[in-house]
Amino acid sequence: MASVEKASDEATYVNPKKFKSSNEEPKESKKYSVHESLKDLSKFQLKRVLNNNAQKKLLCVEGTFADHDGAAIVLLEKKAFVEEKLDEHLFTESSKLSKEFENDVYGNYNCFPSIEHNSIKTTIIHPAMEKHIAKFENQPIHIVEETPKLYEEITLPHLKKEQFSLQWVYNILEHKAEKERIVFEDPDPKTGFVLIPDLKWDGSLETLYLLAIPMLKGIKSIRDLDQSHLPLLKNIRDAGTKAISKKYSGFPASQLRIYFHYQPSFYHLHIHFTYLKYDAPGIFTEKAHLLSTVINNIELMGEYYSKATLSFVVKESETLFSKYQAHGVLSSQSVEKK
Ligand code: M7G
Repeated sequence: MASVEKASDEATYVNPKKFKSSNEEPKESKKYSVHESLKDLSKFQLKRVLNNNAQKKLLCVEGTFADHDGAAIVLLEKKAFVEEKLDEHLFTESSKLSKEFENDVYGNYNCFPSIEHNSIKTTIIHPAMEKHIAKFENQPIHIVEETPKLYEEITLPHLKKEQFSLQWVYNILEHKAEKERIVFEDPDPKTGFVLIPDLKWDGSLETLYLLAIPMLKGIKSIRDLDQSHLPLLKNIRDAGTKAISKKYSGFPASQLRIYFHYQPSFYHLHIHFTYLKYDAPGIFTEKAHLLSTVINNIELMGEYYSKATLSFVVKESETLFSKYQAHGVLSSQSVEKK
């Protein structure tokens, strides 16, 4: 698969004056942000490893930046190979080999490709709140069978109080951030949306990952969807797949996985578009809901998502876990703790 222009990894979190990791939302913007001046990682002081995933080649750490207040999260992930221009990028004399050992016809080497073809995708969240740290921390997880009653009594009050800031979403919709990255935009206030590369995407088609963000505010998640949203959902499906095909040399709709997360991290409705062969994070049955299934369920029964029991996964470190625990729905008995 061909490569496309690199998606820049723009984290839009803003920094208050004095900000340790807390659940207080940052109020002041830009001025104190580490993102304005960061050129290397020498000022990063490691506190602890949150997640070291050998399979995904991903390391997530918590720490601080020497000249900035507040906790920081640094997420480093090795990138997929890009098949295009392998001769120019990889099979050259700049790709130095160092031999580990040889045995008969077998040889083991370390290869050091040139610096520009050896980058690590890096996402930095600063200042990071406790909620961010909980989100990235490797923790025991549990499934909640959320009835509409449990949603009303536990989940909804929790997310009204403690949800992540949606500022980065509004920045995209209002062209205040990532404007040049927008792949498609339909400005209709009811059925329109912005299609944009996801923060997680490294820009190669093997890991294609875009997000559709509706213009319409106030739809928190699939729980809020009903028949009045069908024109929006169908527009996102049709115009989204068309725009992807146009932008990425005929990428077919039949090779896209188009889905919602439940629970999402951010409660402004959004739809994930990923390449079907890419095992993107969050595509498992306990989290992903295909857009086509959601449309079909609503067509069969307009109130489906306000009436259904929806399963979701929660980490023990999240406050929502303690709330379900206090309600007697979950226990903290974990395989990991035995
Ligand atoms: P989610 O289902 O709410 O959360 O998806 P989760 O998948 O992270 O658990 C939100 C999506 O928005 C994720 O795929 C993020 O990678 C993506 N995302 C988050 N932020 C803060 C940004 C951002 O600033 N820009 C872009 N383009 N995508 C983001």
